[in-house]
Amino acid sequence: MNLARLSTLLLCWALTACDSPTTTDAGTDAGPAPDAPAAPDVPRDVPVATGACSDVTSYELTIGEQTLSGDTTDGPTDLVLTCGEGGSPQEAIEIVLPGTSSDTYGLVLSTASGDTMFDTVLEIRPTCEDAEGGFCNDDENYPDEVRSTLRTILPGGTRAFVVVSGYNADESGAWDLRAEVVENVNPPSLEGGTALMVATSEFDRELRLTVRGGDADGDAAGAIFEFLDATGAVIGANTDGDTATPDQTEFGYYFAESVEGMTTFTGTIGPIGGFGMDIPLSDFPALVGASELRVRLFDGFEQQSAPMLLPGAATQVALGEACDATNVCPLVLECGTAAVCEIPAAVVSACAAATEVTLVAPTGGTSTLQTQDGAIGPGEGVLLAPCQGATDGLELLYAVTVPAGDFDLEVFTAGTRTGMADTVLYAMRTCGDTSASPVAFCHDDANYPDDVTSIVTIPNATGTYTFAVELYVDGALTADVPLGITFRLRPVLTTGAACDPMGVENRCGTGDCPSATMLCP
Ligand SMILES: [Ca+2]
Ligand SMILES: [Ca+2]
Ligand SMILES: [Ca+2]
Ligand SMILES: [Ca+2]
Repeated sequence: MNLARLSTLLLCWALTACDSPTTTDAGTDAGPAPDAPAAPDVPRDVPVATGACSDVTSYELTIGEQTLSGDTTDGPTDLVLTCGEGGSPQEAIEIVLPGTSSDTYGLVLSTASGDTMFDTVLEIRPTCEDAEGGFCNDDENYPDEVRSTLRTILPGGTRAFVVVSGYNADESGAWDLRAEVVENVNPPSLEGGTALMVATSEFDRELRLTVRGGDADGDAAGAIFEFLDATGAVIGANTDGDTATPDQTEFGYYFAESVEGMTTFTGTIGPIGGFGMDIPLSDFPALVGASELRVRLFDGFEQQSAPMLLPGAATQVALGEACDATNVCPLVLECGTAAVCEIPAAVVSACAAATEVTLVAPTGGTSTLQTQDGAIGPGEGVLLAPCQGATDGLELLYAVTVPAGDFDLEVFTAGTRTGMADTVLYAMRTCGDTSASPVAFCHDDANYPDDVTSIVTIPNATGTYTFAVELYVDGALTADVPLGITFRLRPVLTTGAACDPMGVENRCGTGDCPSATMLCP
């Protein structure tokens, strides 16, 4: 899953209608807003006529989209920009917004269109020669889009200078600049929602945020949220691993599905927090324990809604229990049409196709073994191991009946067929519902990293189980991986019975088998 994380800083003209930049530092890698750069030292003995500001074309922008164009090839390099490496030819233009200072417009400037064929940087500034009070963008979306986009809100009639340049001395050429003037820019409003912290495994938590809101100009883009503890204090997370820097308290994400063009909408954020996600919630138990989330929406011009407090915890209910927006089903169960947690149809089908394993009961004091040969190929499965991530792949399923009697069931994947394959093994009383399985029913590595096969032992195991074998893999398999799975039924002996001190062939029900007597105590 790809979550578009908010990673650009608010572009805020230092004139009007702006929130303070510190409240909009929403991305995890978005640092504090840069200080306004000092005025560059423009050498006074350089004739102005040779510089980028010596021959500036002025454009009167109109409401809507227009495309401006130019060419930086062999242009001057005298201006100091606040992004890019410098040394690249430059071209400056002047733009004038329509209307008067009592109007407010959104302005989008982007080289990421048309015939711009080089890695640009783009800076908007109040005066041509001076970067102070301006903003620079290098890449709209590095590394996918290295051309540049600026978004800001300005009063009508504003005159500003735009400098088009390249990332470094090697980058120059003809450019197209899409300039869009947007009327009626309105901040989004937040009407309600839920912020559910959902357990996805014994170790892992995900945040699933759903918000209802509106935006008169239809450009709501995502949400910024803070985690609050029971006292209402904001919880920080040391997401950069550096204790010297302040803990991150704000997290900003774009909606998982765009709501662009909608004036009222329900948007979702996440799930956030699983393995490999930007906020590994399992690493930040304090966040998982949050009582509430303080949420606000932002739009395409990074205008924000008023904040709203949303409950930060969901109640996890079980198979067959009533479910709704705040009473959520555990993975992989889903809240069915009857509003109770049920096993998804695909899981029911997979379970019905499980290989039946009939175990032979030991007749004496010696365990019986039965091995099944299997293989897991490419493809997405329907179950997830409750004790480990990276089990999106297919499952081998075995429906096992342990005959009546005093037996332990030991199931393991070690053997020549499995070899070095990294397995995860788990047992379910009801196939498809791992949430009811004890922790001991799931196992990853016998002895990491030397032995990554798995072993599950169920004492006095009489009854039925479904065992699932998975491969611990990130990403897709390309070929079948052979696996062996062995079921051992181990008799549990009574006092005085001859026993195996190693505990392999049998186990004494009354204590350890003494090597001296080899008789159960
Ligand atoms: Ca760039
Ligand atoms: Ca808006
Ligand atoms: Ca799986
Ligand atoms: Ca393993």
